[in-house]
Amino acid sequence: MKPTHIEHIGIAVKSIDEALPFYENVMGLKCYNIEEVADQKVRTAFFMIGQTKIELLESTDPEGPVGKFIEKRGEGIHHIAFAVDQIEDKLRKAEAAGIRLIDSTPRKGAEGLSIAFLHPKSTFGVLTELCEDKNSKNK
Ligand code: CMX
Repeated sequence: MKPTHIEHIGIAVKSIDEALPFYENVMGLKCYNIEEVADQKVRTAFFMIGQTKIELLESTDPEGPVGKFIEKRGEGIHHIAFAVDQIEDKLRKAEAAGIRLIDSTPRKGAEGLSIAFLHPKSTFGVLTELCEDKNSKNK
């Protein structure tokens, strides 16, 4: 796969409003974007650290993936997203290596990225996201 960097770390929180003061006042980071991703049933808040982002995930529906995660496992790290080039090709390689795909083709995620998830049951318990910023490359 050879990811170029960790694009973001997704953290499930019950409330973005309650979590913001920790990241802003204690960690000294600035939230630069809050965005709802309707088809994922989440509201997201982003902070930049170097080339990596922290993405806070607040569920907008208890039956959505983050709502179910918090119900079962509580707040905490939800997924790690790796930046890759040619995401379709990387998905086919993961599939050929026997990895269970949640998304067999990429879809649009927060910030306009093309994203696809690998199932945590075949990635040693970590929900793994591949993402590609096609806009920044004028593709
Ligand atoms: N990390 C690790 N394990 C996870 C997990 C996570 N984030 N979410 C669920 N699991 C585990 C559960 O604990 C459970 O394990 P056990 O069977 O051992 O108890 C198993 O996976 C199945 O969990 P489930 O609650 O029955 O949930 P589902 O199978 O319905 O869904 C998953 C799990 C990962 C397939 C689903 O959450 C998914 O499709 N996720 C990808 C989309 C997503 O997470 N979107 C939100 C972020 C969007 C964004 O960043 O913009």
